[in-house]
Amino acid sequence: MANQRGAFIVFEGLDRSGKSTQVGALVARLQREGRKVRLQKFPDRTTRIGGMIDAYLQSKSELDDHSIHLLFSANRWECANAIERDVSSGTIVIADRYAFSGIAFSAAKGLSFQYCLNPDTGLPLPDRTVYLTLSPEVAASRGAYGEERYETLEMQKRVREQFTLVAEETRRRHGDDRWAEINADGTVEEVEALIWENIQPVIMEPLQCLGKLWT
Ligand code: 2DT
Ligand code: MG
Repeated sequence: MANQRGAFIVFEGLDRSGKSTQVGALVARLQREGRKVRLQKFPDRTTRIGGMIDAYLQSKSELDDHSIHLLFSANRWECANAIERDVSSGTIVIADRYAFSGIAFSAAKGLSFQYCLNPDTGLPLPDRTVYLTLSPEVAASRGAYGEERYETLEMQKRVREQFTLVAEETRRRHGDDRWAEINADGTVEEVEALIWENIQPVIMEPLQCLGKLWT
């Protein structure tokens, strides 16, 4: 099909939900199927703004909560044109985290939900966001958290609560089809199969044109 656009699919989830593993497996599978695909991680730590975010996450710098929130958003804006360009030329762009993490993490620190949402208004709207959920029991059984900022049990609990509100907001603004929750308690292969089934409709028949987030 000439001129068929690609798709924009986002993965969100708590730490240790297996998000990066699943994103990697999906990209590999799409490549094997001969699809044009690109992985976009957020934060993208390779840019200058991304370097500031990286230093903050590793506690090598301190920043006001508002400042770091806006840097995360700016980091998405500097990638927005490339996402639009790639999707319109037929590429499936898979993002590992996006604006939904932006809201959930900053709101979990106490910033207002509406404040957190605002700077991302107008970014490319994902055709689907796949949110990987994990029961607290399975999360606990997967070993210790890492060393970065936010990687504590207390913070993860608050982030999980905020993600519930982010899911509601996304469905209310953009419709139920935009947000899918997948239980990630199973084996890598089980979760991979659930994800593959879920995104089939999106990659087979992408919507007419890429929308704009929160508008
Ligand atoms: P990774 O472990 O996936 O590299 O994420 N975060 C992420 C925010 O606080 N705001 C954002 O907008 C984004 C995209 C989540 C590093 C940490 O950064 C958090 C975990
Ligand atoms: Mg991490």
